[in-house]
Amino acid sequence: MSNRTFTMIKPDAMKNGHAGAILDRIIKEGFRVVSLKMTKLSKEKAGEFYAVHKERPFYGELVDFMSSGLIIAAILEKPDAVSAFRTLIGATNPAQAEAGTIRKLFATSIGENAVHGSDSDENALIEGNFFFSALEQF
Ligand code: FUP
Repeated sequence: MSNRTFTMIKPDAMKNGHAGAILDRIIKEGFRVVSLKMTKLSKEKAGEFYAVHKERPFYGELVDFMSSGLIIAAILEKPDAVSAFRTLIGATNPAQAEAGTIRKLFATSIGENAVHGSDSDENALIEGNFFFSALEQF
């Protein structure tokens, strides 16, 4: 069990003005911000980030959506961070997310679901390093 996870506030939540509320909630839930930046993924970079989903039918749409606007990327720290953060964001499909979770509150659909959260310690490390150099991880 590692104490770090990686998140992105996705283009839908950025465009809908939810970034501040989402960051506030994350911090109030006790996550420490290790790294934080606003950026925009190129199609190529979005494709690389989601390469694990390459064969899935929604891959093209996912890459188009994730490169469609600004995002905020962050590394977060808390005991058992991956699991704690996935509980906080709720199910991939907001229709199935628990009341009070970030996706229930702020997501619009399974594709445009407001936030990303790493699904394992191994991926949290890979994904955090995709966006942040060692010098940017505090
Ligand atoms: P999650 O771990 O909850 O972010 O979900 P997945 O890794 O299964 O999916 C990654 C992203 O692919 C989701 F955030 C949105 C997109 N997706 C779809 O668009 N349709 C699907 O049926 C499943 C996922």
